[in-house]
Amino acid sequence: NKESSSSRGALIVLEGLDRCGKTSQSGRLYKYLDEQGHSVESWRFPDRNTGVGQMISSYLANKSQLDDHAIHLLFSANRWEKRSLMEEKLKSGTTLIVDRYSYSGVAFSSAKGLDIEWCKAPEIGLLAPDLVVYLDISPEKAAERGGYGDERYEQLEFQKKVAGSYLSLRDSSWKVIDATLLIEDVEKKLREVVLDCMMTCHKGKPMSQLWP
Ligand code: FDM
Repeated sequence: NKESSSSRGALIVLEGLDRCGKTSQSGRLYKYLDEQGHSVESWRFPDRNTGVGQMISSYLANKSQLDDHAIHLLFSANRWEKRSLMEEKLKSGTTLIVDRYSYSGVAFSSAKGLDIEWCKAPEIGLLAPDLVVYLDISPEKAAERGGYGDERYEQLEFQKKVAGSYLSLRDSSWKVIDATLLIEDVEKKLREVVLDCMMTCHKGKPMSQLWP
């Protein structure tokens, strides 16, 4: 195609256990890309600002009880309600750094014992990330970092199960970064894989949908 189509943004997803450093790293990455002059936004799931997000937030704070399947579908709905905006942003050239996505959805719910295929089903048709970065830390090390709050899933025994679920979800396309390295070293490795991915998208890699 001779016509230069305007290039799209990349959908970058960060995954990992609680306290793996996802949120600090997405903040640092955002700042870096923004300063470099890229069009970039920092997103996170659950997005607690929507109506669905408020139900999720109340569940996580143990202020409401929900059936495991019901909360799973709410997490998924919370991604669906942002899907069209996500597509719009990517098409208009904005790169999105997303703190948790469908993999958290499947990992956390299947860690409760829900069937993994059942967990994956409502995610079908959401946009597939161009890059999934897994910030790797053992549940024990993560717990030592302290700062587990009072939220429902922030318990060592449960995080061990989540780690197991993540392991079965990972595929060879994921970039795994040792999250126990110095924060600056994690940041450096993250920048490398992200810039590489942005370049691929810029060159015209088509968007795709879950589960590829
Ligand atoms: N979580 C997050 C899920 O169980 N399913 C999901 O689909 C998502 C996106 O919610 F314990 C869990 C993971 C975590 C909790 O996430 C809140 P943050 O990143 O701490 O806000």
